Amino acid sequence: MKDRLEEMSRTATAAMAQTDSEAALQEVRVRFLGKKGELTGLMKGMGQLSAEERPVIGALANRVKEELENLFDSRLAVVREAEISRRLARERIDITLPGRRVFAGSKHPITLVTEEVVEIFAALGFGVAEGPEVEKDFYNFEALNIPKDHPARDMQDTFYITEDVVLRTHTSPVQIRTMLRHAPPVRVIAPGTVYRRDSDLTHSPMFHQVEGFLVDKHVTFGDLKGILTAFVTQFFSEKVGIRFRPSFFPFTEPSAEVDIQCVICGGTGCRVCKQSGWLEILGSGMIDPEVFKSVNYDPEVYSGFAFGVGLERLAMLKYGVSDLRLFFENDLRFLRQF
Ligand code: 2U9
Repeated sequence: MKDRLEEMSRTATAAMAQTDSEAALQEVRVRFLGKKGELTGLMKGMGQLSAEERPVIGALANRVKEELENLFDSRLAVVREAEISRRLARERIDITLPGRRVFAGSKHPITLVTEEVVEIFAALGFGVAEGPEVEKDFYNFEALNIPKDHPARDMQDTFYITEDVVLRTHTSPVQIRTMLRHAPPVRVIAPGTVYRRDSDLTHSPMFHQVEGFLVDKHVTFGDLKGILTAFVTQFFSEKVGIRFRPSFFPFTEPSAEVDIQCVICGGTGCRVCKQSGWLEILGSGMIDPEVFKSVNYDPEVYSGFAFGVGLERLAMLKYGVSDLRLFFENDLRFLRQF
């Protein structure tokens, strides 16, 4: 009996040591230590033992059972560890695979262009001012040397709320309000939404502008050229060709429009620049002394320049957008590209 117990213990120990999975180990446990296992089978023979042998063999059987159970527990820990290691080696997660992107929205191209223009002028020392979109005739027209009989006031061009109140046709009234509040020197830009009764392929009744002005003693047309050249080269490119062309505005004298070499064809002539090689992008000029008088600046002491730029046009040229209406339709297939 003693020999058979010891023999069984050796066989079970060897069998456990050979297992390399939890399932195989459990099988060995059932075979030797289970209810119908070999140890139980041997114990059934206890009845034939003498009274002296029985407790000795009983104690030995208990020791063998305890040893095999301990062996089982420690082997279980080993095969489980090995199984995890094998799984880790087999199952690889490719962390270089790109995840699925959630589209979190993006800024509207007009917002992007506004921010860029503001940033360039901020670096040149300009502050930012804002004002109402529903404006008094005085700020939108009268103070800007656009008298009652001026064609720009035509019902065809301007949205009238009452005889004396309009939707602003430019952001110039913001600059009038700024000058009425601040003595020179001032340098400010005014970005914002403006309204004109105009609607076709290249005009929208609501569009966006940035206007700017600088007033101080001894400001010259050379300052205007310097600032606007710095803006254009930073916004488009250091290499882009630029020219100042004489023009007329009621609120500036002399006045100039700024053209850049066509960003589409590089100046050789195309549909966008109407074969001229040039694109008009800015209006500008030295602020008219009449404007200074309406804000109580002394035109004998101060001079200044002003400019205006349409943001839809800047965005079209910068991003190569050929249809103005895309900016107002809010089609996500368009907006998602920015
Ligand atoms: C004050 C004095 C002068 C602002 C100016 C322009 C020329 C101009 C256009 C550009 C394209 C409007 O958006 S657009 O259609 N603007 O050509 N704007 S000078 O002159 C001012 C402004 C305020 C007090």
